[in-house]
Amino acid sequence: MTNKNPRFINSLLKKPVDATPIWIMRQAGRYLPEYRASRQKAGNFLTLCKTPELACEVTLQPLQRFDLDAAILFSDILTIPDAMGQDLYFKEGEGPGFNKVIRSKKDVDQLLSPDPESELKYVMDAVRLIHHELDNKVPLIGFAGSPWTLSTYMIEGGATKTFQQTKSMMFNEPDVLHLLLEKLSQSVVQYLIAQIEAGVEAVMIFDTWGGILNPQDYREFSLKYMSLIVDKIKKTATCKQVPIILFTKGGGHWVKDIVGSGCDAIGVDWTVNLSDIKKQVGDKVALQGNLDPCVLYASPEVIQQKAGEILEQFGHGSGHVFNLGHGVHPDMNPEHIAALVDAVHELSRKYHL
Ligand code: 1CP
Repeated sequence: MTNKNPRFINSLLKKPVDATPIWIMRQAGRYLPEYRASRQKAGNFLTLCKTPELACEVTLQPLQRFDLDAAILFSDILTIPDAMGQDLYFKEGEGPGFNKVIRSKKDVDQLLSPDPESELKYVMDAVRLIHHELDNKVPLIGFAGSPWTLSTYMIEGGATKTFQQTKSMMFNEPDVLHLLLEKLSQSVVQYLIAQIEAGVEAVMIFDTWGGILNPQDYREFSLKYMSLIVDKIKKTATCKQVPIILFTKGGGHWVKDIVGSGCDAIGVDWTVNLSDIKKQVGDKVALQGNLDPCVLYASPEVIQQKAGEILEQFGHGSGHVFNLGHGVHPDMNPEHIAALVDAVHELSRKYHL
């Protein structure tokens, strides 16, 4: 059945739309009181992710408040390392951690290859439930972390500022890191294909930490594996029509390289100008982004003005999905999100006449 709101998918495929679609990274999250209530009901974040009914509930919450053009599966990129045997936990106020970390070839060899319909069945059940509940009102986005970004958490054992362990492995034992990235790529491919078969209508690969690499290392340790994933998905009969978005935070200077992956759209953060990026990629891909999330701390009038500037940078025609350049922060005012969503729809119509 076709979707009742075709803006998001049509923009990704550069087909005509009536207005620029918008969704927001981390649109379901702690800035919403109803999310905090669901999380409290679950007891903790991981239980929220692992309980399909609750994951579905929080996925739909932002759509009940705002006129968003897409839903994103509520889950986390770290479900894969958890299913590979690292035993993920979230400590209140401390972010993610693993009981088992990856430091050697032996550790990599011991990682399991999860079957998405068994170890990650809770994610697929959530996708099926959300897809059913959405009733084609808006498309559902599935996602995974990029192998490089996942490897940083798996090797460090959680969040990091210096990337000490990961970069040490990259420089001292690149073969071990490549082995890990290959293993992760296979798991990500199977995971995304399973999400598509369960009902997601577009997929996004989050490469949050690709931007901390130099250009050569980015190509060798991050882009290469994302390209491999795109290629495998596009060669799968049930998936080849499904648009793929690659988002490397801090990767705006490498868009010409990213186009070569065969993805349908590139997400960019606010450190680049959308008009420059559009010139570089031509009509090869759609673009997603790129408002500085901190603009949401400003007044609704300023939010409107800054949204208008980004729409103007992209200019006329399809191929733009409006988003923030990274996720919404927990202390942001939901009413400011509403102002942004409405401004994007109203101000963008003139670019689609
Ligand atoms: O309630 C809470 O305290 C948990 C906060 C939270 C949330 C709301 C985490 C823990 N994950 C999520 C959901 C989440 N994570 C989504 C949901 C869909 C949405 O509404 O957008 C998505 C797409 C992610 C993906 C994710 N997890 C990324 C990539 C995107 C990004 O933000 O860069 C990363 C890096 C993670 C790891 C992670 N999970 C959670 C936290 C706090 C972190 C970051 C840890 C760090 O500081 O490095």
